[in-house]
Amino acid sequence: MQENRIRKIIHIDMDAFYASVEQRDHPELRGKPIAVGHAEERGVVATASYEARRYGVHSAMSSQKAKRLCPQLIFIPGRMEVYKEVSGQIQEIFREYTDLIEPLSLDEAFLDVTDNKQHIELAVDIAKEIKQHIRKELHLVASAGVSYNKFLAKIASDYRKPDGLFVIHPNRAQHFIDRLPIESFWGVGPVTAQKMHRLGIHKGEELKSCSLSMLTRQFGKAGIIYYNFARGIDNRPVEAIRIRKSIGCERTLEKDIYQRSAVIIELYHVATELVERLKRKDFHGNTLTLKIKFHDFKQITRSITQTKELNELNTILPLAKQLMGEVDYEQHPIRLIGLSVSNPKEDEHGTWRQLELDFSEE
Ligand code: DCP
Ligand code: MG
Repeated sequence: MQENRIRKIIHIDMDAFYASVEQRDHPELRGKPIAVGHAEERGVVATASYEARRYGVHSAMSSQKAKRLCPQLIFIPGRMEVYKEVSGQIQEIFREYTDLIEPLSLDEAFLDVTDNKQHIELAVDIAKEIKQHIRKELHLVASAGVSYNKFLAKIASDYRKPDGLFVIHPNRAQHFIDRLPIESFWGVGPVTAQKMHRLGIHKGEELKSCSLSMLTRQFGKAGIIYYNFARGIDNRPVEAIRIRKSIGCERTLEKDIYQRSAVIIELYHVATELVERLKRKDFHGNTLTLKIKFHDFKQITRSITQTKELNELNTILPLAKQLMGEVDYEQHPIRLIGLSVSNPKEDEHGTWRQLELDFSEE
């Protein structure tokens, strides 16, 4: 179903993101060439305002070189916590239109608005609205690209930067790609671009004339991607980040157990592994769920919620034992023990939602 429909994809990329946030919050910096980063000898420019870019200053350039190019350049230390907060605010704006949001970094994301929450027909109208919201509510400027796949939407957002809005319509895509310099293709870095130049490929048109076998011989698996891109084909879906609702861990036992001592030992192992995972993922939750599978594959779960967060063995293990106390395993030997920590949130209707537990191995 979904595959046959033309998708509506938007790519949003904030303009000179860190620098624009600094100019917004410090009016005296507006209209001036600024670089976010340290001026010291070994410092690097994270990003530069558009005023500084006119002098050739750009991201990842050494601060020394940036100063040579633009002696009046003002260096501002970065404030990551503020950029993260703004990034969250931008995503809240996106969420008014769709939940299918794939962030690529703090200031960049793909949105699939094929079925959007506001039933707006044209993706370009959504892109316009998003730009307006970002300007009015956050006092920042974004560029947007609109097309029918990720590859083209990303190219489109870059095409008219800053404050850009560019649409690559399906009917015009091939014409656009044919003229596109090879450096602008997604995944083509300086090394690949040089190699393509040596092969006589400078523009999309020349890439399209290459056979699939030639491209895979030269570029391996990436050759298939270039072959498809040259034809405007990119079927990768917009993948929304999954918000973790739980962290779990389980063990299928070597043989079924029914003695209390054996059960306690296994519970200890599962709880220890669970605590390690919670720490590794920095997960916070206060509901513990015990899952038991019996010898006949029947399964039960038992949960308990505490006001305190569960992230230490000395809080989790006693609770796990308490939950296990409710299980009649002496009559029904156990083949699997699982424990998970989750974090139930109230949903919009104010009721407690049943949480899907994730016991997946990672
Ligand atoms: N960034 C960084 N180091 C880099 C590149 C980027 O720290 N080498 C940070 C600073 C940027 C932010 O990530 O503000 C976003 O990166 P972009 O590539 O989108 O660059 P900008 O948003 O700054 O500028 P543009 O208007 O070109 O998008
Ligand atoms: Mg940006």
